[in-house]
Amino acid sequence: NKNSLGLPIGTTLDRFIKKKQDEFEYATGELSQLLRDIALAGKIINREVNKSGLLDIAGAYGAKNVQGEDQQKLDVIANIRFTRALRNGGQVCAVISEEDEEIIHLDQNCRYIVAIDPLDGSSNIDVNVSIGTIFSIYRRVTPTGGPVKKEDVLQPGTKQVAAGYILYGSSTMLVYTTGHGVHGFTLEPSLGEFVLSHTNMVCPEDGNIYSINEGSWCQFDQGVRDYITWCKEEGLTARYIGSLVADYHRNMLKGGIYLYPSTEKVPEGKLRLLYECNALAFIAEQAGGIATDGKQRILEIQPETFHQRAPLYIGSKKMVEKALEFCGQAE
Ligand code: AHM
Ligand code: MG
Repeated sequence: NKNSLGLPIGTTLDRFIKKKQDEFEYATGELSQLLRDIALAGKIINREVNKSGLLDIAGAYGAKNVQGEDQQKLDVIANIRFTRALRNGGQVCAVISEEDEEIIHLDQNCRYIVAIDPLDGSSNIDVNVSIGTIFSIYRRVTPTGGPVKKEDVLQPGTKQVAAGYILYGSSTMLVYTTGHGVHGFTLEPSLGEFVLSHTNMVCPEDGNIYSINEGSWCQFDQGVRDYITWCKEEGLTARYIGSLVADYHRNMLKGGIYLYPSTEKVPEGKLRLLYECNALAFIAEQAGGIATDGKQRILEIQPETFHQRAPLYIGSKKMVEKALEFCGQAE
């Protein structure tokens, strides 16, 4: 059961990365090492997530993050674990994280910048529902050896060299792209290894799932309401977990659209461009789907601030195009 990559299902992530490096898909061994470091951090966080119901680490931490939202203990733990793994791995000059106000400076001799949402779907942490980690990797634009600057971090999504997510679901999966297709690895818990389970993942061109928090109906623009009404008239299926990674992953596999539009409460949408939207947009496009803010490609938005938000319409090509007919402000 070899696949189009010439690698058998069950190949470990480490071997897969090694093979890709030999094929020069990853310019240097540094990116390979960085991907392995992220996978290791993912395994560590997976361990914490799995035991969170047992230990007194779930529940509100009592602090709020920089966006003023309640921070869960496990968010804090994941942030610390991730940053530590990237520091120890030694390939990263700076990390920006949804959980930190400022840039975290690491080794300025390194070339890579990582943007992470260490544990997304925080409202689902305490209740044993799927959550995820989202990451984007960029190459710095200023020379190595000097301090990392704002322009190194504020790059549009088109500049990502790799991006992915880890889904802590009924099984744990790591899905990533380096711009040569999307590949998925499932964690084999007894081995502690991510093994290749999904090669060249493709999002169906059309689908019948729509995912939106309809509780915000009264705050939606008329276009969004009209589109949702259309989905109902067409008899589509509503699915909404409230964990972006899980909602996105399901829709990519089955065919669907995820929407987080602007609302009265969150005029720019809720999701963060750098930590959430860009990584998923890169993956979506690599899988044949679309990601837009209603006006333009997510990947082409030039970020102005670290924590900026963007409306998000992402998923199967035809479904996103249909949604844009109702609620897009494009030409
Ligand atoms: P978080 O970063 O605080 O976890 O928020 C992001 C999450 C996404 O995972 C999810 O899609 C969305 O917020 C759900 O928001 P809402 O509860 O408004 O539907
Ligand atoms: Mg988040």
